[in-house]
Amino acid sequence: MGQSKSVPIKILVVGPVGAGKTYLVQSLLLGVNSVNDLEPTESYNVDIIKSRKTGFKYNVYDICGKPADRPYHKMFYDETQGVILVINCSDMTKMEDAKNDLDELVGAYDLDRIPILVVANKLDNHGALSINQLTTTLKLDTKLAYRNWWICPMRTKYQYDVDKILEKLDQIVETEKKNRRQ
Ligand SMILES: Nc1nc2c(ncn2[C@@H]2O[C@H](COP(=O)(O)OP(=O)(O)O)[C@@H](O)[C@H]2O)c(=O)[nH]1
Ligand SMILES: [Mg+2]
Repeated sequence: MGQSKSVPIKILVVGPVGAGKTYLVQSLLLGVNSVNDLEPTESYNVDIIKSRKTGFKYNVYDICGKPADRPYHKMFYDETQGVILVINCSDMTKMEDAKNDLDELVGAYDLDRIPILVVANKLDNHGALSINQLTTTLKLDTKLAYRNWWICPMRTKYQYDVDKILEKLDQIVETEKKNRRQ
């Protein structure tokens, strides 16, 4: 991941429609209390998010989750330094889409060894899969075995959870930098 604090670190946010990608990115950018009603994302949005703690700048690409758009995801892979995969843990009807998104990421040559942060979202909803259940359902341990990956619990309405995601991203960048130096 990025070497200098002034160079933005390119992060790709993917996951099925309605997973909460745009809500998460806007919460990171503005804080949970300032996110307004969201329009479904057509194509993609880019935002720059700065971590106050570390000074890292993230160039965050929030990509439309429609399965029909999946073939175009490749266009965004170049220079990507980290991927956030957002899953709605309370929507079993979208788990197949989530699996397909995961498989696509894992199989992408340009994303080889790129760290993946899985966001287990909407844990506040009744009947949501737990972190362990999601890990098993998507076979994360097996599919992500050959790269650095993490899973974060998420309830977008809670600023605490949003802050944890940014902390995790900062940690991932620090770890990647250290690994490169060794
Ligand atoms: N209950 C609950 N709803 C959420 C959460 N995160 C997002 N949402 C809602 O999910 C809907 C879809 O979110 P959006 O960010 O547009 O999904 P996207 O298609 O992945 O970009 C919105 O109505 C959000 O308010 C969460 O953690 N819990
Ligand atoms: Mg969106």
